[in-house]
Order: sequence, then structure tokens, then C-alpha cells
Amino acid sequence: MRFDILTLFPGMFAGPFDESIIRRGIDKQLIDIAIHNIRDWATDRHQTTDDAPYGGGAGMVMKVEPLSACIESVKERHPASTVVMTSPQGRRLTHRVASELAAREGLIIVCGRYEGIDERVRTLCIEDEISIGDFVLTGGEIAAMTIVDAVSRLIPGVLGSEESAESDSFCDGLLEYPQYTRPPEFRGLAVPDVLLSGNHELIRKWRRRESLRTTRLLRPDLMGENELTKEDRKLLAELDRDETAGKS
Ligand code: 21W
Repeated sequence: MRFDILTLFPGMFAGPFDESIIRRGIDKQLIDIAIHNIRDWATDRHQTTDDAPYGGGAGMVMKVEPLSACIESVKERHPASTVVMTSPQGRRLTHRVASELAAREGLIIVCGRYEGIDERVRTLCIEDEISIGDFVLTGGEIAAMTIVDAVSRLIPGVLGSEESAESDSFCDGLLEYPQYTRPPEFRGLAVPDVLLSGNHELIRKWRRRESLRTTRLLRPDLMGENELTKEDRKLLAELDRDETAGKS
């Protein structure tokens, strides 16, 4: 999958993709990331990319000519890619949206800066708009990195078989179960017996029950979203029974 990132701050992308799982995806040629400096498309002597808003007000607006020229140049070279802009008014990035983006041929990600972009860029060039949540960032760059990270790990082969995306929480709509590794006891806290039992069926059931417990407790909003199996309902009933009996 190809990612073209259009930004006024190309230096911000030096670190994050040079290490970790994304790096491996690049090395395996499953991912290709190119950073484009929007400023290179400014034509005036000062390479201006922003200007004061018509109608007045604080801050600056990204100018239409350099930004549209940059987007069109990249899109011409990669016509099958979708032009996505990071923006506080975009649709919220979720696992579902990440899977949807992972199915595209490529993404051209436009990072917004300043108070925003000239509306005509949106009208003429932007196909999709993504926000990463209801909080205010200083610009779209970190949102773009988040999108690349979340989408890349869904591309077949990027994750090793040990870390497959199928076992993610959110993939089946539930949070993860508690995990332990050696030692079996630490400061009086023991690893649950069932995990040392070697009984794989009991372990699977315990993990599923704990996933259901944590999700219901911390993210009840996720419970409605996915259908529970017959076994899930049975495990939830066991939890209710244990709670009434005073067991944790
Ligand atoms: C913050 C841009 C506030 C614009 C009209 C009149 C990209 C982001 C961003 C930023 C404003 C994302 C205005 C979650 C985010 C991003 C920078 C508001 C003021 N508009 N996801 N005055 N949160 N943020 N502009 O902030 O670019 S994705």
C-alpha cells in the first residue's frame, strides 16, 4: 500500500516510520511512504503557503494554489489513490474506518495546519476527511502518522503470524483479557491458577469471560455493537452469578 503525505512540516516524519513494525513493512515492500513538502509548490519569492482569512479573524489559512498543485501532482502520478485530509471535522478514526482505508489502493494524506485550509481545496480535491478524536491538536501531522500506523498493520504480511491483527481487541469488538508472564508470584500477587493448568479449553473460556467482564465494566458502549454468541451470554451469566456470590 502506498502512502503519500503532504505537509508543511516534513521533518516531523523523520522518526516514527524509521523503526518498529512499520519499518519492517517498508523493508518487505508491503508499504511505501513518500513525504511531500507543500512549500515546494509555492511559486512566489517567499514561498508563501498561508494567508489571512477573508472576512477577518485570527490566524492564517492554507492557500489554495500551492496545496491544490501539490495534491494534483501526486494524484496524477498515483490516480488510484484516495485523497484524505486530516481534520477535526472529519469522520472519527475507528477500527472499522482503518479497515476501510486499508482496502484502498493508496492514500494521499493532506495534513492541515493553521486555522484550516481554503474551502476550495476541500471542494476540488478532498475525497475523505478523518479526525482521530475529540481533542484539539496543533496540526494534522500526528493524525496522519496515526492513520498510517493503524492502516499499515492491517495490510496482510505487515504483522508477523505471532501478532496477527485478527486477535486484536476491537476486531471482535471486545477489550483484551489480562495477561501474565513469569514469575508466578510477585509481591503477593499470584498468576490465576487456570493459566498454569495447561487446560487450553478452560484457559480459552477464562480469557473470553475476562474480556467480557472488562468490556462491560470499562466500555459498555462496545457491548451493544457486536453480537454475543450463546457461549458469551453463558459466560456473562456466570459473571453475574459470581458477583452476587461476592466473588470479585
Ligand atoms: C485545530 C485545525 C483546530 C483547526 C474556522 C474558524 C487533524 C485534528 C487535526 C486544528 C482547528 C484531528 C477555525 C483530532 C485535531 C488538526 C489542528 C480549528 C479554527 N476554523 N483529529 N476558525 N483533533 N488539528 N480551526 O485537532 O488539524 S485530524
